[in-house]
Amino acid sequence: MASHTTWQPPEPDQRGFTIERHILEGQRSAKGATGELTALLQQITLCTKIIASRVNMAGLADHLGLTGETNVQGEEVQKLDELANATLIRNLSRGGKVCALGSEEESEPVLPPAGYPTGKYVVLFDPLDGSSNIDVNVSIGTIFSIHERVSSGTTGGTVQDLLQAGVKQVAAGYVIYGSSTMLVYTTGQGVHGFTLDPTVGDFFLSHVDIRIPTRGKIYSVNEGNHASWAPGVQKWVAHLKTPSADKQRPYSARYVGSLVADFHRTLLKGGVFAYPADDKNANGKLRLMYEASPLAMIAEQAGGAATTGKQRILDIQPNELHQRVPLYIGSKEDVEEAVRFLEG
Ligand code: FDP
Repeated sequence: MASHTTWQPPEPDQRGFTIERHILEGQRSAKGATGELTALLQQITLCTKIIASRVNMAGLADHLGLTGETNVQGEEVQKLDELANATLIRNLSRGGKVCALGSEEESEPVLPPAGYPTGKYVVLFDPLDGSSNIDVNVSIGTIFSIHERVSSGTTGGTVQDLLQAGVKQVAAGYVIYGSSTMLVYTTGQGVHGFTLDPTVGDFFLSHVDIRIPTRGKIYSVNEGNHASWAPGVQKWVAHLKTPSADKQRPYSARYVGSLVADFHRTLLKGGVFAYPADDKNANGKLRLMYEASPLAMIAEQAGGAATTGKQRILDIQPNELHQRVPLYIGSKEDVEEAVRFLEG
């Protein structure tokens, strides 16, 4: 991880701290911290609170949108994923802390508009992951990844600022819009989870220093793709389903189809999530920069692992913004076992 992290782990008595207080405590105890990362994380937090409130009203807004194309406040009704993307871009590009943004919804880097200040960070994000689940009220999420700019200059950044290996991330996190809304993030000093209290409108520290179990009992993969997997993947999944004398197997299957939801469960309960390469998707389906890399930083910070099957996710040097990778992520021993099967 980047050595210049500005965050320190909280004391146990920080449980119940607001996320703002938690971030500020981290800054307070970090030598040389300028407060810029703190401010950027606060901007991201605000965006996700806005998105959470819209996600909660999605059914109602869709209903109103069908009749008059405006909601009760007279606002134009947008699809949620467009709204999430626009919320992040509008707030972060004008917030003075970034020189460039990368969004899963945008083909090119987004730079701060003319006349707005730039900062020393870049943020990459998947504004609304699992969006095919919106209509059926299943958990969805926002994923973000923060790097320091590498190009010189004080104006807008370049694509090279965005194309950095995951190991150089300064911070990463996600928000899950589920039965409750939770924000989970790391700045390279452990993983911490906050739950949104909708009556107060703030995130409170609820999960201190999350550690992923070394081995779990759950596997998570779209088994509808079984016929188009490589033989090693097929054998691995068959192995997980085969009863063992020590009762460790068979594993239970869980697959939401929202990466954030499947990852969040894996982080808390252990086990493994995989989206392997298959005949349709030679490099898998998931995006390196917006999905695999930030979640890999979180998994490793929590004691887990993340790999393509051949390479540690965080070591991959990206060569394009929307690059895809196969992903095996979760409990260390489960991920290592998957790799042994893939290697044959
Ligand atoms: P979605 O297409 O609904 O946005 O990468 C996007 C993603 O969801 C992940 O959140 C999810 O894990 C995966 O795709 C689901 O893909 P399958 O439907 O092919 O299983």
